[in-house]
Amino acid sequence: MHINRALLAAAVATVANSEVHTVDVGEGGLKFEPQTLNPKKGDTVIFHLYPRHNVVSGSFDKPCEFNDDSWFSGPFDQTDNGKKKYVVNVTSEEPVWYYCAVQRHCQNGMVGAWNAPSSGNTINAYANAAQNVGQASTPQSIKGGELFEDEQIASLTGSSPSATQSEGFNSTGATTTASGSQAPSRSSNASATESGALASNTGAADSLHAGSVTGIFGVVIGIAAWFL
Ligand SMILES: [Cu+2]
Repeated sequence: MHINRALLAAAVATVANSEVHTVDVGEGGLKFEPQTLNPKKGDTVIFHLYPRHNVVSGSFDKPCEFNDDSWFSGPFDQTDNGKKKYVVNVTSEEPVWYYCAVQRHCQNGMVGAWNAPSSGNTINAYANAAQNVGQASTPQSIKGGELFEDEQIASLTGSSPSATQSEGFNSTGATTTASGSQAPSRSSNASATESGALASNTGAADSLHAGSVTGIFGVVIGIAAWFL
């Protein structure tokens, strides 16, 4: 099948209109920077872990505690000294609360949120409630997102559209598979955006590739139909 490369690039650019947000995890003490952000559905959040910190999502009502829907970066030890960043898809615009599960970091204010209300259940209310928690809980292993190096992130987020071809994803897949226990199981709550081509970047590499190709193919057909 011959697809005009320029056409393909245009298609990728059309699909990749979501935003990428970066959060530093413990770079300057017990905090997420920025502490809050307001991502849209389909956006991507990249957590850059600094030594010994991690990030776990939970509910507002139970600060410092994970639940069945939580995502977790895994321990800092598995990030190749911070080189690999934890990438999570934003699948809704409901508030999402998170904390660092190391020692008493959560109780001491290392909490953050997406789309936190400005009154009522605020980030400050969450942080205050966290102070009274006995012990933070930590999921067993990474879930809900994936660890990627900068190069892989660039190709996933479309900042380098030409890199979204299969070669890039195949090399990602090899790395992920080789790491064994780090290979994340596909999170059910990430599936909502999986049909969205490049939005599917928390998925397993193979599926990701398939999803991108399917999505791009659809757009290419659409564009081709328009021109031909
Ligand atoms: Cu921490």
